[in-house]
Parts: sequence; C-alpha cells; structure tokens
Amino acid sequence: PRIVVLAGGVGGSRFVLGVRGALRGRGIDDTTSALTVVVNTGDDLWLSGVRLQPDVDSITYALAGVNDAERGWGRQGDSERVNHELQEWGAGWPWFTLGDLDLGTHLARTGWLRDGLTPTQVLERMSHRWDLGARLLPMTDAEVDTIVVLEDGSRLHFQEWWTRHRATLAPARFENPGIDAAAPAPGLTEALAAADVVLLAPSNPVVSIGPILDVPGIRQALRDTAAPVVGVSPVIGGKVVRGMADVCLTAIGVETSAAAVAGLYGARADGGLLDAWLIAEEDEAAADEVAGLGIRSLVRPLWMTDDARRTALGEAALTAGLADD
Ligand code: GDP
Ligand code: FO1
Ligand code: CA
Repeated sequence: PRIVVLAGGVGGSRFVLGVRGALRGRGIDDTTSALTVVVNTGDDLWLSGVRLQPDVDSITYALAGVNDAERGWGRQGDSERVNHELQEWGAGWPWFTLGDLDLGTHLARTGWLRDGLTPTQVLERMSHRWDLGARLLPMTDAEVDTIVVLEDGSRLHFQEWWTRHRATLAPARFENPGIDAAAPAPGLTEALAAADVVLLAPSNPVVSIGPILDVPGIRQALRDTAAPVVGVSPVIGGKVVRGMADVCLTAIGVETSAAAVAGLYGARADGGLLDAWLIAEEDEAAADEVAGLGIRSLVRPLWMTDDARRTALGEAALTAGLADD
C-alpha cells in the first residue's frame, strides 16, 4: 500500500515509527516505497547563520534511532561545547541549545541550501545517511514562519514563545507569514493523489498539522484524494500528552478534547478532511459526538510509550484506512 502521513515533531515521529513498524509487521520490507511523510516546516528558523528544522530533524533522528527520546528533540548523547562557545559570544539565543552533533546537521543542511539545493533536495540527500524506511518531504520549499501574536499586539517567534516562555504568555493568534505564497513541495500533491490511505499523525493541530494544511493546494489535495483520510487524536483523556497544544487550541477557540479536534479537522462528507478518527479508550464517551459530526470514530489505545504500542497504533490506523479494500 501507499501511505502518506502528515506529521509534526514529537507526536509525529512516534507515530511514524509506529506506521513503519506496522508495515514491517505486514511483511513489507521496502517501507521507503510505501511510506511518505509530509513534515511540518512552519517552526523552522535561522539562528546563528544556520537553518534549523525542528520537526524534520525530530522525525529523521527518530527513524534513524539516534534521537533523544526523553527530551523529544535533538540527538541522543549530544554535547554542548559549541553551544557554550556561542553563548560566550552572545550569539544565538541563551535559552535555546544547539547540540554539537545537531549543529553538524544544521551546517550540512545550510551548506547545501547555499549551494542552491531546495529544501526538498536537501532532505532527500539527508535521508541517505541512515536507512530511515520512509520518504520524507517538507510541506513546502518556501520559508514559512510561525509567529505568536499576544493580546497586547506584541509578536514573537514560536520558538521564543515556547522554548523561552514555555507557552505561559497567552496567545491571541498564530500567524504563518509566507504561507500564502508557498507551494506544496514537489511530489507532494502527487503522493496524496496516489495514496491508498492518508494519516494525520497525533501532532499539534494548530502549529504542526495546521501549517501543512494551510499551504495553498494541500487541503484541496486531501479533499480530492480517493484515499481515506484517517486521523489520530493528540488529546488523551481531555489532555495533551506533552507540549503546548492545549494552549494553542484555546487560542483558536477550540476545546482540548478528542471530539473538538475532530471537529476542527471536520468531516470529509461535510467539507472537512476526516473519514475516520481514532480516539483513546479514555475518551470513549466522545465516540458518539465524533460520529455525530459524520466521522467514523474508533476507540483504540493511543499511548505511544514503547515500540509495541506505537506499532499497534500504526496498525490500527492502517486498518482503519485500508479496511474496505
Ligand atoms: P512537536 O512538533 O514537537 O510539537 O510535535 P507534534 O506536533 O508532532 O506533536 C505534539 C503532540 O503530540 C502533542 O499535542 C501531544 O499530545 C501528542 N503526543 C505525544 N505523544 C503522544 C502519544 O503517545 N499519543 C498521542 N495520542 N499523542 C501524543
Ligand atoms: N526545545 C527546547 O525546549 N529547548 C531547546 O533548547 C531546544 C533546542 C532545539 C534545537 C534544535 C531543534 O531542532 C529543536 C530544539 N528544541 C528545543 C525543540 C523545538 O524547539 C520544539 O520543541 C519544537 O519545535 C516544538 O514544535
Ligand atoms: Ca514542531
């Protein structure tokens, strides 16, 4: 089967590991041909002269097995010698750590970008170092930012709002400058059109999946594909597992509940995106509400705390999409 997953960083990488595991479990060895991951690049940024792609790197490192799973970003066992030196220079951000190994990635990427490669080509090249078992595509080759606008009108980069202030400043709204002029990465809409199933990872609906959907053409390609679109709730028992998705949802007027996030994506039959929505056992009571939206709701274990659970969730999502084959 041909699977396309839309994904952000932490929730995205855990889920993609699960889908890859499920494909292997189905006896598919060449998962790279079967699995395309469209990665959010909305929180990418330039810092100290290098291009950072937090979600792209989270997924790459996780698939390669070199990620720091506890922190949720960066490389396992990384050191901070260069970061210390940058701090001494007063370069970069004092609240933002660039690990030594991680910086190797940023330098390689920035060099290739300066050589004239597109972000899609750079990611393709970066995918050769390890056997990732998936094809990674950035959502777009354009540079798109995520800006948090506060009630008093002040604007800060998403990374500053989250990493420095830990989402304690109430956002009035999120903006993605550059997105209206962005185009889907080459091959992206084709992958969606050719897919047998499209999966929305349990990623942040506002600042991970949201920017992907807002790249002009992607939402329509999702509406147009013949493939079922299956989403997985990032909310379990009315709470986000980790991160700041609850603050983001509140800012756009959406309740932090499995049903409300389903409502945000909308039913395909009703001009939205979802054919099916996986909710946690803890949210079983919301199943009827989701069904009432016109979305098939499936109650499954949604915790991705180890390999077996991730793979079981990946399999549940595949089954939901491929069931009526
Ligand atoms: P980010 O880019 O690093 O913020 O990561 P994502 O946007 O991909 O994912 C963040 C979301 O992942 C959060 O809203 C979490 O609730 C969700 N998440 C993390 N771990 C799990 C898990 O084990 N199960 C589910 N269902 N969601 C999870
Ligand atoms: N998150 C932090 O909380 N603190 C950091 O110092 C930090 C550094 C960092 C460096 C590179 C990178 O790719 C990601 C990094 N992150 C850091 C994670 C990242 O900023 C966010 O968790 C995600 O972008 C949230 O979507
Ligand atoms: Ca992210």
